[in-house]
Amino acid sequence: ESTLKQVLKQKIEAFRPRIQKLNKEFGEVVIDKVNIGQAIGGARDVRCLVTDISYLDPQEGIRFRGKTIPETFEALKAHVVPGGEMPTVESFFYFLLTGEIPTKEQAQEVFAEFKKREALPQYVIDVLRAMPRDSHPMAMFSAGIVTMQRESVFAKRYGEGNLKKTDMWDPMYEDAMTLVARLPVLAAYIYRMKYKGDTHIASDASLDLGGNFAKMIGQVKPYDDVARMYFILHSDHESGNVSAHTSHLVASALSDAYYSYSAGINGLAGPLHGLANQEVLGWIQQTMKKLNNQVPSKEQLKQFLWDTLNSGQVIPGYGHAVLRKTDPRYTAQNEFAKKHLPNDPLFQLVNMIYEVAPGVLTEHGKTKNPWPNVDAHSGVIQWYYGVREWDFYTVLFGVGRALGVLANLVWDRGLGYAIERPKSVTTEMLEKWAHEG
Ligand code: NMX
Ligand code: MLT
Repeated sequence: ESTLKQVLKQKIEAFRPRIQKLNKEFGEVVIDKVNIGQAIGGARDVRCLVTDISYLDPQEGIRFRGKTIPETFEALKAHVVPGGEMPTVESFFYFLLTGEIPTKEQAQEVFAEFKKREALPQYVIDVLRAMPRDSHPMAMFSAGIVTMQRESVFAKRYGEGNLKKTDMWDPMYEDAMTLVARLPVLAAYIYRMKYKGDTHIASDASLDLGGNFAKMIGQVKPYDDVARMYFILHSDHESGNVSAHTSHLVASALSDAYYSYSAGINGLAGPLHGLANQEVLGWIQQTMKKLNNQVPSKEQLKQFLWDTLNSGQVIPGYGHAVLRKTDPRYTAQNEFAKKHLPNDPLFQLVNMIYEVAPGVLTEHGKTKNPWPNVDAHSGVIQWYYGVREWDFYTVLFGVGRALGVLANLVWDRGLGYAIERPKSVTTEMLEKWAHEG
């Protein structure tokens, strides 16, 4: 049994009484109330989910296991790949799962576990190849994941009929490890099949998850660090976002990780969620095209932003359901870009949009948050390094998001969270309550 699994077992068992005590002794304590606006408006701000893996403060942004993004990178400094700047995804996943910074040996063990599990089965390749080649890569990614459901250790153990509730995290962990290991290989296969003439690059047993992904899609340094950074930054955004929440909801029915994460990916594929990074690039390219690839002036940019809003579209990459300031994931990417691609015209345009869009959105007066989110920046760095097939960008998001979602699913089963089943009401009831005040 791996050290990670032993550490997790200890941690889960030590944590469980806290949840049991809260539920049993303090179950009636009120932590929120819900108004009509929230019932109609997507349950915004309703506090009814629990996770200890990350927390999103509206002003400050995300903290992973209590650490801001810079603090996370600092804490994982010992796991930076030689010659690079970013820590390994392996060390970060250990941290997300356990809340502890791994030793070199512990991170190495995760690396070895992933290597053992990463091979993409031929039947997945067969399914992908049977799909029309113009299928969206997110549809392929989701299909690839659900196709592997037949291998679920959780489903198998559950089916044997003697899996105790307190042991459910163990097979969920097994599935999570296999999925995290395979997703980069699946994503790279889709990428090369769709966009690189169906030529493929074998996985390299010596490379960490980020470095190996870079190699498999045909990229060289420093793109390996871009991959690591992307996967880490996109990993988790507390539990209420569409991809994490969907996965949690589906898994709450004791569906396994394959069913659950495939469902989460389908949510990530929506333009108001992960697909926004593809939309941002599309929007920028359209803008540049209108100007024969010249960088627009601020005045022209302002006009393009207004044209977008007036045609009823949203400005992709701006606004957020929780955040009320610039997303620190945007800032982290901006700092990387400042260092590695300061003179890139698209990067300069992204910076110019940052100067203009918040004012336009504020004047427009609808959005509660005129500042950029993670998606406003992601595409530009990819584009610079030659990953220009922007309908692939959300797949990159999906490889990263798995780290947080799957860590959460392991803990969900560890802590025995219930099947999720909120209550609905009718419009007539709302009208009655509205009338009564
Ligand atoms: N451009 C134009 N209008 C906007 C924008 C924007 N970027 N953001 C919000 N609004 C509008 C929104 O459509 C709504 O209009 P209406 O009343 O007509 O329905 C109004 O402002 C109030 O919305 P908010 O309460 O500020 O935002 P909400 O919490 O409902 O939605 C988003 C959050 C992220 C869905 C929204 O800001 C948006 O559509 N942004 C653009 C898409 C995007 O970047 N999504 C990526 C989010 C991050 N991620 O990776 O998932
Ligand atoms: C995310 O990373 O999931 C997005 O920023 C959306 C969200 O948090 O609602």
